[in-house]
This record gives sequence, structure tokens and C-alpha cells, in this order.
Amino acid sequence: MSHVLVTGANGQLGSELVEALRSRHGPSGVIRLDLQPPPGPDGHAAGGPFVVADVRDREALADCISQYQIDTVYHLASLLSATGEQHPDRAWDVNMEGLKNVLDLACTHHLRVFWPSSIAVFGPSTPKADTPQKTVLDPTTMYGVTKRSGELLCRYYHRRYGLDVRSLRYPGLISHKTAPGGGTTDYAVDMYTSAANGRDYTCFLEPDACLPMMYMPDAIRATLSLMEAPAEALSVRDSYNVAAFSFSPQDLAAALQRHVSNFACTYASDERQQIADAWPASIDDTAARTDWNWTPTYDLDAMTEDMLDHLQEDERLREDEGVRG
Ligand code: VAH
Repeated sequence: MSHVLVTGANGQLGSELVEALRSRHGPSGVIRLDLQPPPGPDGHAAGGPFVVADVRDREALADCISQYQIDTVYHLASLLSATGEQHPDRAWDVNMEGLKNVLDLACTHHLRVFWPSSIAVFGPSTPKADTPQKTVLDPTTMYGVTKRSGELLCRYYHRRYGLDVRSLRYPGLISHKTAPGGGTTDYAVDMYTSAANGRDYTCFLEPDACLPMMYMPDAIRATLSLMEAPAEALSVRDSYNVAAFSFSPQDLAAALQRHVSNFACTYASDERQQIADAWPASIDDTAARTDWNWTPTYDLDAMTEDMLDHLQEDERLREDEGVRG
């Protein structure tokens, strides 16, 4: 029976990847690791081993790998773009020391590794439309610097040591199950939540800040498709561009108003606008489509319908619980 380790398991991506991996490996086959225990009894799906540890602690990671006989690591623990700008030193430490610990241990224990990169590796000199797989990479944030550095580290470990480490440059990820934390694209989840709860929203980006985005079910499917692809099919060993669709805050507000007619969005951009300005508007993911048959399922309207269905149901359940007291 294969055992997989998910670091950053409490996060927006981690919590849903754990659920998807459990359907393949069983609850006892998916080991979660994060700085804090999972939130509350009704937090993530209960059950399955959980390790409280810091990914900068190589010994703790080694103990976990040995104790649970891990054969694959999904190393998600990371500080995201906005938080990384507030704490650049910690972002470098967690994002880089954590990754190198995982890569070194993967070589020692002959593991396979998935590691998320981001469109944050692109910068102001990168072509903004249909950003190519191979292009200028001049990230302006510490997060982007760690993601590009991490991509180069992954490719080095593959070429030098033969490590099977695979990576995706995720766009902004949108989900309803676990709140995101510290990202520039997180405005979208905040806007959905406000509209679903009958509140207006003030967006911290400009109305025309168009960014590549992806619904979480597609991101999970892309991750597992990449990890299940035959190694010989893969032509990219730093990190694959992967895309679904792009939209701006005003596009999202209009999509929401088609469902919540009285929803209103105002705009008050902050320092996160400068981060978004350096990122692409759309991504060319031809390599992913060619090498491992990537194709997205959701577009903006399909995502909006599904997001609102789930968020409005969650709100009804909270109100019912409030009524029951
Ligand atoms: C962030 N959600 O905003 C992350 C992501 C493409 C953006 O990497 O930092």
C-alpha cells in the first residue's frame, strides 16, 4: 500500500488534495503534516494520521517519512505572495529550506515529489498575453523569487540525482472548502463569499486587473494527472505552465451579479496591486496539454454557479445552527 505525505495539509490546496488522495490511497495512506493540528472536529475530513511539524525541521520530516513508510511527498507548505512581502526572510526560509529538506530526503529515501510553483515566477518583462512555457522570468516578489529558485532546484535534483520531482505553475486557485491565506488572487474567494452572504465587497485590486485563475477541482485533477503521467512523457522538469481561464475583478463582479442581482463591488487597491501588475494576464499551457493531456473543465460561469451553490448552502447551514442555538 502506498503512503503519501502532504505538507501544508491545512491549506487551501492541501485540504482538498488530501481528500482526493484519500480516495486513491485510503485515509490511513495519506499522512498530513502542518504547523498546527487541523482546525476543529468539523474541519477537514476527520481521520488519518496528522503530524505537527515545521518543514524547516529536517529531522522531523525524516522521522515522519520513516515512521509512515512514505513513497510520495506533495510538498505544499509555503508562504504566499502577499504574506511573503510582509515577511520576506521567513518566506525564503520556509519556502527554500523546506523544499531542499524534502528534495534531499526524497533522494535518500527514493521518493517521488510534487511541488507547487506559481505564475508568480513571471515578472514585468514577461509577455503578459499567452505567457510561454519558456520565457523571461523576472519575479518581483520574494514569493516569486522562491518559486523560480525552487523550480531550478527541482530541475537540478532531477538532472543530477535522477529524482522524479514534478511541478505546476498554478494560477490563482479558487475554492469554497478552505479559506485561502495571504495570496494576491484571494480577492476572488473573498468576493464570492461576500456575494453568497448578501454583502457587498470592496476589492483590493483595480477593476481591470486581469489574472489567470483556476477552480480547485481542476487544480486537483491537473496535479494528479501530472503525477500519474509516465516519466518519459514529461519534457518540463522545472515547472509546467497550466491554465484554465482569466478574469478581472469587474468580470467576476458581473458574473456574480447574474446570480445575485443586488451584489455591488467597489474598488480600493492596495500594495497587492503592484504584485498583480507584474503577473501575466493569460498563460500558454501547450506543453501540459501535449505531454500529459491537460485540459480544464470549468470556465468562469460554471465555477460561479458551483461556488455560489456551495457557499449559499454553507450559509443556510450556519443560519440553521444559529436558530437551533
Ligand atoms: C498568491 N494564490 O496569490 C497565490 C498564487 C498565482 C497566485 O500563487 O500568492
